Amino acid sequence: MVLDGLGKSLRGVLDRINGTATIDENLIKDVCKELQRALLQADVNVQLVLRLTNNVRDRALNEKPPAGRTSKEHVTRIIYEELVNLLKNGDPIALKPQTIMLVGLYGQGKTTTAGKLANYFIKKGFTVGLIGADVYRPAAYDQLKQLGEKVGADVYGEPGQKDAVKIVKDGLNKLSDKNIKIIDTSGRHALEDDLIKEIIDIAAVAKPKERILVLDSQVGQQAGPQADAFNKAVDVTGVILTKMDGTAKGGGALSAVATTDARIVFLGVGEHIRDLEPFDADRFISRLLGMGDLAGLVEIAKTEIGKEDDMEKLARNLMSGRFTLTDMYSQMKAVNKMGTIQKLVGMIPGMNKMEDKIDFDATQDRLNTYKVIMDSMTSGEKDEPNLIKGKRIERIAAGAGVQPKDVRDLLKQYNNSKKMMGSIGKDRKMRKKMQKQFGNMSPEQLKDIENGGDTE
Ligand SMILES: Nc1nc2c(ncn2[C@@H]2O[C@H](COP(=O)(O)OP(=O)(O)OP(=O)(O)O)[C@@H](O)[C@H]2O)c(=O)[nH]1
Ligand SMILES: [Mg+2]
Repeated sequence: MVLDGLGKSLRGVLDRINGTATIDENLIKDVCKELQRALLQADVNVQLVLRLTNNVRDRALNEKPPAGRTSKEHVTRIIYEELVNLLKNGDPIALKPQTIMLVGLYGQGKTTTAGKLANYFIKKGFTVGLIGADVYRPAAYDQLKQLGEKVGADVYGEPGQKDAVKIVKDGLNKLSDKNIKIIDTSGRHALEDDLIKEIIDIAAVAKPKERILVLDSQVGQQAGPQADAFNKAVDVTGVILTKMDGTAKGGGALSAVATTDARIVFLGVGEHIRDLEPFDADRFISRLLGMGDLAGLVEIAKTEIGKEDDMEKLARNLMSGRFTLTDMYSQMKAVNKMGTIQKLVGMIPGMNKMEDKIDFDATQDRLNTYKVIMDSMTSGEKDEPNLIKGKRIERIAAGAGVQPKDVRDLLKQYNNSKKMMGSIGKDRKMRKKMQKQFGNMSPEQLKDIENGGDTE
């Protein structure tokens, strides 16, 4: 998970509040100290940390909990709100036809992010054209071309051409029928005059609605001044922080950019094309604190799971108390498409407590084996798993190239899942927890969930 270390220590702070008998001045003092330690370790600027903990202390000591909220819940809520305030700074990129230009220094992730953004918009139903206007890096066009092919976006480029403005002009003409045009530009070692001029010239031709600065979050707090400098020179409209997956300094980068006039629109969270998250301070903090991100989960489910997976049938079967191997198979397939198990677990409220107990790599391996085994079953067997005994087990094992024991393991797992599925429907506490979580959502998000994520 992104900012794993910070998340763990923040959740430790909340656990401490939860586990205490009474909330008094001493406890609040300790909590603020722990908050400071956690945030400083994540590279957040000292001034910002002090401001945040001062606010938490003042509010926790002086504000009365609103009716229906315990003082523990109240203090937790204050910490949540102040963390969100630390990062809140603007609206997401509009889901509308538009031209987007990416700028930034060498190796920050511009080209990769162009591919990720194309994928993001295509999954939302837009057509996308990519324009390769990087005239410095020798293989820049090939890199973009490969990314475009992967996600299904048209790519325009003129390998060998040294005039970036001409490429952009030609590209916009060639790709005029695309809803979204994304321009990848050259990097430099520093924000020098010629880079500024090039960006301004391209922007004058393309008139992009968004001029996005792509910034490697590994620079930590330095991301703030960098965003400021780019903003002053070329008037950026937003920032994408990349490589949030590989650094402990992400907290510094995030909070530093949030204090500038440039808004953070996405986070790059891995090398894979789908590793791009729309940035939303509320949801980000909610996930970090282990309160989950059901809205995010619904969004992933909506964009990654195709109609062919027939999740509706799966849901119907679950509610009717029927759960077959076919259902387990579609469930696994859906999970695979949505990302790693680790990522999904982090989005389910309360599940982070399990995170230390699960060996994610082993789980993923086992799931892959299960999938191979199920592939060598007949659909009759998958619908009626009770049929699978003796000779059938041997046949299935041979077909999948595994031991009969592995098939029996799978059947055992199936029976466990079936039991669990049956109990979730009946579990009132679980249902209440979900409802409570939904209480934090906007009316649109709620409607989305009620409609099974089928709106838009
Ligand atoms: N782990 C991780 N790696 C990333 C992320 N974004 C980009 N990268 C990697 O960073 C490296 C540089 O990315 P590019 O997209 O080529 O960077 P660029 O800004 O286009 O570089 P230039 O064209 O040289 O200016 C590549 O190896 C990417 O795979 C991210 O979010 N997480
Ligand atoms: Mg590049």
